[in-house]
Formats: sequence, structure tokens, C-alpha cells
Amino acid sequence: NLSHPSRGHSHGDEMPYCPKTSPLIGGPIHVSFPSGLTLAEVQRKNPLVVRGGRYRPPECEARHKTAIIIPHRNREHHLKFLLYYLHPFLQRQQLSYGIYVIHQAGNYTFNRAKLMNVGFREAMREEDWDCLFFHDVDLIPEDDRNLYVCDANPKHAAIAMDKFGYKLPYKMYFGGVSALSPLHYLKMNGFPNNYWGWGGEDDDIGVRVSLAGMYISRPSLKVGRYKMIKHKLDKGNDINPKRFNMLAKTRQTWKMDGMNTVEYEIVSRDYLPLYTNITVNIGTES
Ligand code: UPG
Repeated sequence: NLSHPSRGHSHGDEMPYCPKTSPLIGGPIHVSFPSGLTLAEVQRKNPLVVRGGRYRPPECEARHKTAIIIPHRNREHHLKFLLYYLHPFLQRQQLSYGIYVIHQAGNYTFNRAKLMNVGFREAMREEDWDCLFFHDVDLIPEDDRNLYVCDANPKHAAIAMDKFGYKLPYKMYFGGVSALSPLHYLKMNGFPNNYWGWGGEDDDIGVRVSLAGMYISRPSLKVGRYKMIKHKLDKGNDINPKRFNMLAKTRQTWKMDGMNTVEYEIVSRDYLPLYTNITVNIGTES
């Protein structure tokens, strides 16, 4: 018997679990960036997505509950394309999911990793997610066999990006898109809070994985493919000149800086039709 009692949501009392492999998965996806695309159009194409960007498969009980955490500021144009591709992608994988955009308030230097810590705490406050995907706004997955579920170890999903010739640039690379279970995340004390500006934080996170006694898992090169929406370095995200010095000290700092020390103020939480937007004041470099 594959069915189990309803957990009090709108589905019928007895729903079978979704199959282990979704029959809706089709493999490679042709990614292009249609001009004139609007969020209203994305909404129209995803009628089953509900308030806050939540979805559960209508025909079966999902085996996995995944939250997507997107660090964001001034990239509305990229966000629109990501939502356009990601909603149908996740639906074809028959996941129960929610999309969170963590928007840094103000004009102070951007801090991607700290925004991820905010996203982790705020998403887990709402729901018992079993996997969190930390997802750059400008990376579009190109194959829906790249499953947005967690592995036994932290997973680096963006193994093959077009900008690196669809190869891993170096063995410890952990940037772009990664997936951790709540246990993985807490075991490594989350992500660092003190990388302001561009660079280094993704390598620090990769080092934390191994310092916490875990490994990096990855999908195959064939499946973990991503197209990056081309962009220049953003205003307010200058290259962090301290990144090499900081990286050399991760072993000494990871337990003292991370999820156990993150401080921030929520400015607003908006349950929009295609995603939950959390605008947050993360302060400035101390
Ligand atoms: N971002 C914004 N607004 C900004 C700056 C950054 O939304 O003003 C977000 C956005 O999600 C973006 C991500 O931060 O995708 C990373 O910044 P980006 O300037 O796009 O860096 P890239 O050089 O494209 O990305 C690589 C890695 C990334 C890592 C970064 C710095 O893919 O994961 O964070 O290098 O190490």
C-alpha cells in the first residue's frame, strides 16, 4: 500500500506517493531568453503555483520537500527568466516546493552568503523543508534529470556551467547552485557572514563542508548543466580584496561565524504569486 493518511491539506484523504522517478522528466531543456516575457505570463503558465510560490503535485504525494533560496538585489530581469524555467522544471520533478527570494535592503556592499543564512532560517521557520537549494539568480538548469533533492552529502549542483565550458573549473568549486539538508547546513554552521562583495564565499562554503567531515557530491557533467544569463559585475558588489586572507583562515573561523552568529532585521515578507520575497537589512561590515 503506497498511500498514507492525509496531513490535513486540501488533497484527498488517500494519495499515493509520487513514483520514485517522475514520468514527466524529459532530459535536456532548450534555454533561450524570450524578449517581452512578463511575470504575468509566467503566472499564467503555472496555474497550480499558489501564494508565496508554493506548489505540490496534484496527483500524488511528493517524496521530497525542497526550498529554493535565491540571493537577490537589482536583478529583476534575471529573476523573471529563472522563475519562467524553474517552476515548470520543479513541477516536472513532482516535488513539493517553495521559492524564496532573499532581497538585500539598501545600497551597502552585497553579501551573498549572509543572505543565504537568512534564507535558511526564514524558510525553516515556515516549513519543515527536507532540502534547501541555494541558487544564484542567473543560472538556468538545462536538464531536468538534475534532481532538486538532497543527497547524503552536500551537493554542488552547478558542476557544468556554460561560462566554464561545461566543465568544473576546479575540484573544490562550490558556487552557483548547491543543495544541503537542514542537518548538513547546521553541521557546518551554515555559511560565513563576513564576505562582503564579490568572491571567496563559495570557496569558504566548500571548505566548511570538508571541515565538518562531509564530502561534496555532484550530479554528472551531462546532467548538471547550467546556462548563465550574461551580466557585468554589479554596482555594490566590488571584488572583495580580503577574500584570499579570509579563505586561509576558514579552519579557525568556521565555528565562530555562521548560523550561530547571524544577525539581521526583516524589513518585509511578501507572499507574491510566484515567490516569497523577504527583504532584509543585513547591516554593514564591522
Ligand atoms: N547578486 C544579486 N545582486 C547583486 C550581486 C549579486 O542579486 O548586485 C546575486 C545573484 O543571485 C547572483 C549571485 O549573487 O547570481 C552571485 O553574484 P554574481 O556577480 O552573479 O557572481 P558570478 O561571478 O556570476 O558567480 C560566481 C559564482 C557565485 C559566487 C560568485 C562569487 O557562480 O556562486 O557567489 O562567483 O564568488
